[in-house]
Parts: sequence; structure tokens; C-alpha cells
Amino acid sequence: MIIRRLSELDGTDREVRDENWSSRRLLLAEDGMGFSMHDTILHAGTATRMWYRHHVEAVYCVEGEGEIEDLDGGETHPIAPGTLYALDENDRHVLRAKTRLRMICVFNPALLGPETHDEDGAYPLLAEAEGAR
Ligand code: 9YT
Repeated sequence: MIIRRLSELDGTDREVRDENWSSRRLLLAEDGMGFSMHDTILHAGTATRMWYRHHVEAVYCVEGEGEIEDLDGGETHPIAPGTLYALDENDRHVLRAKTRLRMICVFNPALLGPETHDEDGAYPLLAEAEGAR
């Protein structure tokens, strides 16, 4: 059994920061769960374009207000606590944080840990993740 607390991740390499967000990586590939789970803060006023070509991701909002624009379907959906979106078709999207957003994110395959977005807003499929269950 793994017991891990958010407070233990502060200042470690499981806390990954980008310009628009900070991702606390509670579970990673090395934990052997088959997915990674992150507690992610998106900073107020930001718009982040993403396209997870190599991963599916489910995102559950627990704090804040924002919206997600589906760049393939063209629709925009409000985001508030209790809203889930699941990128089951590797959907290209823009996430706009009207206020600070706190999101619980699950990735399959699991992230290894250090990934940040490339120029397309994707995470690379790092080699070890391919073999993870
Ligand atoms: C909600 C979202 O996708 N934010 C970007 C960061 C990423 N999800 C992560 O690594 O936690």
C-alpha cells in the first residue's frame, strides 16, 4: 500500500512547474498503478493549449472556475467544482482558468515524472512508460 501526502511533495522532483501551472505528481509510473495521478494548480487568468497525443487524461475540478474549449469539436464547456472532462480521443483543447483552478488529473500511460509540454502541448511518451502496466 502506498500512503502519500501532498505536503510531502513540496520542493521535490514530483512538483513540476510550468509557466501556467504547477503539477504535484502523487502517483507516477514507478508506483506501478498503470496510471499517474496529479493534483494540478492552473494559475488564474491563464489559457493553456494542450494536445495529449500519446496519453488519455481524465481531469476532475475540485476548486475554481474556468472553461475548456474543444478544438476539434468546437464547443466550449464551463468548468467548476464537480466537473470532469475526459480526453478519450486525444482531443486538442484549451483550458482557461478564470480563477485559480485545482484539478485532479489521471494519465494513462502513467507519466514517469519530469514531463512538461512540448510545442504542441503534448507530453512525450517516455521509453519506460511503454513497458509500465
Ligand atoms: C489540467 C491540465 O491538464 N493541466 C496541465 C498539467 C497536467 N495535467 C499535469 O501534468 O498535471
